[in-house]
Amino acid sequence: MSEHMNEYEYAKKRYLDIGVDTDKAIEKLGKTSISINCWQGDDVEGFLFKENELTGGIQTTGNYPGKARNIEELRQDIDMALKCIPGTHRLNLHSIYADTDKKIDLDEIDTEHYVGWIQWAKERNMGLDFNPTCFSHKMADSGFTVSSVDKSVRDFWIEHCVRSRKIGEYFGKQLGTPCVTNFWFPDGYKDIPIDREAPRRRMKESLDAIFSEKIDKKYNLDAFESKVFGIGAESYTVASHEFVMGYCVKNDKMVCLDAGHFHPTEVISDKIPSVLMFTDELLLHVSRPVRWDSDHVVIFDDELKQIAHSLVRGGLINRTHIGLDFFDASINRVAAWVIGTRNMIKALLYAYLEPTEKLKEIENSFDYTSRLAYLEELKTFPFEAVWNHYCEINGVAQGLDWLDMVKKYEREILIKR
Ligand code: RNT
Ligand code: ZN
Repeated sequence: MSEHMNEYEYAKKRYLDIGVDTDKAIEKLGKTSISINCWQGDDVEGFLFKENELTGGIQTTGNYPGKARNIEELRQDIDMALKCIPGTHRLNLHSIYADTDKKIDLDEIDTEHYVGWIQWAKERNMGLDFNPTCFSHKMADSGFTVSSVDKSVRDFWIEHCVRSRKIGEYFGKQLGTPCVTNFWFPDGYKDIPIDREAPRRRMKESLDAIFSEKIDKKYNLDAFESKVFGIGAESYTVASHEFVMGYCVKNDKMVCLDAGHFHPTEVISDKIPSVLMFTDELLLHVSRPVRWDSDHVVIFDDELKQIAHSLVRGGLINRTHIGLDFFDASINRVAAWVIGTRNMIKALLYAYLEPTEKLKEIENSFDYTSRLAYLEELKTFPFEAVWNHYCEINGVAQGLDWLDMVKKYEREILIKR
């Protein structure tokens, strides 16, 4: 421990040389919570329809042993992950993770089916976020949900979404922190459609119906997620970026920017300040696309750092809800959570450890030489020591110590499933 303290003192001095107060950075970081995607734990299966395959154009690949098969196992695994993640965070649930033994369909979900999660969250001082699950269900088999040409299909999904918002409101009331309820619809065509207008008109009408009840933003915040294409919807995706942005700006909803939902040369770090110029708040699905929307575990790469920089430099962090969205079935799922979440937190710390005001002055005085010099020099600053210190004061494992804990858990628990 003392070794790290010394390292930290040295790092503190180095950062102070360029005008950065590491203690302040740490303090700010402690106030930022990440919404951890529950669905990494069981490959987006949920508990309601065990027999249904994953549809909607998203895929989990891999068959790593030990996935959570029921709610107890999922909770046990999340707890293990939380032990390795510094700070207090949120859990992001999908409707299919209902805590009930009853056989219910998605148009029957109710607050009573999620009471167990409230209890769970309260005990951990965590907030909850929510998502209607508009995929992996027979009513979504046509590839369309709320924009279907079939009214009975639309009505089914509208009902599911209306109920989802009520559950979000209930979470918000019970936990004293607003629930972000995110709407994502896989609707689209594999091949070139005739009519690109009508499905969008139907989706707009369905959304108007879903959002017709006014719910206090103190309790529930609606977000709407866009996408360029999905597997099986390569030629046409109803909830395109323009559609989603238009709807959200006009109807005072949050856009959800998923890092994997754009053309591979586009990055969400640049979209954050643009979207927030015209909406009050924003939801992020921090993910990692590898050639497509593959939802790889988030790594500490340039784009993740740029996302964090966009939030911190622009003073946008208090208007942004940071959610994670990845699901890798080829590695230890607890480790996936730990790696992805720690990386998001690390990226925020990295952004807080920048002399942002000084760099803005440099930029505004056209000194692009110094700008580049500073950014490059910062890359080799003693960041690790500050990160270790943050883990230490939060009582979680430093360095690779967390891996030993997760490996032990794998040997003792996961492998026996
Ligand atoms: C799919 C969207 C969506 C899902 C989750 C499981 O492309 O990104 O957010 O990944 O709801
Ligand atoms: Zn997403």
